[in-house]
Formats: sequence, C-alpha cells, structure tokens
Amino acid sequence: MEYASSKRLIHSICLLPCYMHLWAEGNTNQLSLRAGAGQTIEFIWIKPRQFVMGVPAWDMLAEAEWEYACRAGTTNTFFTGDDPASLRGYANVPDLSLRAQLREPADASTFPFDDGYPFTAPVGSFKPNPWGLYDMIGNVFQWCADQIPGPPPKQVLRGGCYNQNIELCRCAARGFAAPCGRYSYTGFRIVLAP
Ligand SMILES: [Ca+2]
Repeated sequence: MEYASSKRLIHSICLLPCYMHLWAEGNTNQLSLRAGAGQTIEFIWIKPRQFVMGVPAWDMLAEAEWEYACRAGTTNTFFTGDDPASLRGYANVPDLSLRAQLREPADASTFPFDDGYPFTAPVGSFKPNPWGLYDMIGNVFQWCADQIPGPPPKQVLRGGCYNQNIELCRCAARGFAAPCGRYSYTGFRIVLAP
C-alpha cells in the first residue's frame, strides 16, 4: 500500500445527495456487513466493487464523498480538531495499546492515548462524527470507488486504520493499493442512492 501527503488544501466540490447506511469491515477471508440495528449478514470476501455493483442502488463512496462525510462540515485535521488527543473516544487508531501489544516504542506516529483496542474494534464502538457517522477515521482503511490509472492501476483508500500512524488517520490523508489487494486492515462503506 502507498500513501500520499495529507497537507492538501481544502477545495469545493459538488456532490449529489445519497444515504450512507451500511458499513462492512474486512478481516482475512470474511466480511461482516451490518445493516441497521443489529442486523448482520455474513458473506465471503470478494472485491468490494464487484459486491456492491451486484446490488441495485448500492455503490462504494467516491473519494470526494468520503471526505465530505468524514469532515461533516469541519475543516480541521481531524473532525474533532487539530490536536491528535482530541480524537480520543471517536476512533480506533494506532495508540498506546497497539504499541504495547507489538512491544514497540510509542513514538511520534502513535496517538497519545489508549483507546482500548490494539487491533480492530467492532463497528460503532466509538462516538460518531458530527453527522452521526461511525468509524470514519481509524479502525480499517476504507476502499473508495476512485481508481488511479496505471499501469498498474491503484484503488484509493481513505480514513487510516488501527495499525498505521497519525498522518494516515487525518481527514485529508490518502492511501493507494492494488484493486484486488486484500488486507486485514481494510474495509468498505456502502452508499444508497435515493
Ligand atoms: Ca487502537
């Protein structure tokens, strides 16, 4: 996986309205798709884009849609502010518990708190962003619909995850990986067109 600078300037875009009700998390060979209150559907991993395109009206978020949803009207480094400590209670990030589990020093890449989850956390374990969206930052990287032309082509990921660093858990940070890549720290979010 590759990464890009999170120091981009914020710019205006035009987006169509959509509903964002569903969230899936990826871990090895199986995904758990959570739909509404307590409803869980289990299915075997396939490429996210192929999965959502097989269901009418479902799609993955465009990268711009993802950032609009993550920021929820904010303009700071995180939707909680610019201080990494402000994200405490809102996201499963690379924290002191991760470094302790890995027996690594808590350096500048580590958030300065223990969020209780050294690895992945169940979806919705933390407080949502100002628009009520859970896990927008941290936990698992989220595949987006955007693809960077190749060769080889690269799929865009956003949001950072539990085992990277502060720089990648920002609203503006971008990740890139092979479209068919499979990682224990990636998942995807689904939107429903009205
Ligand atoms: Ca954590």
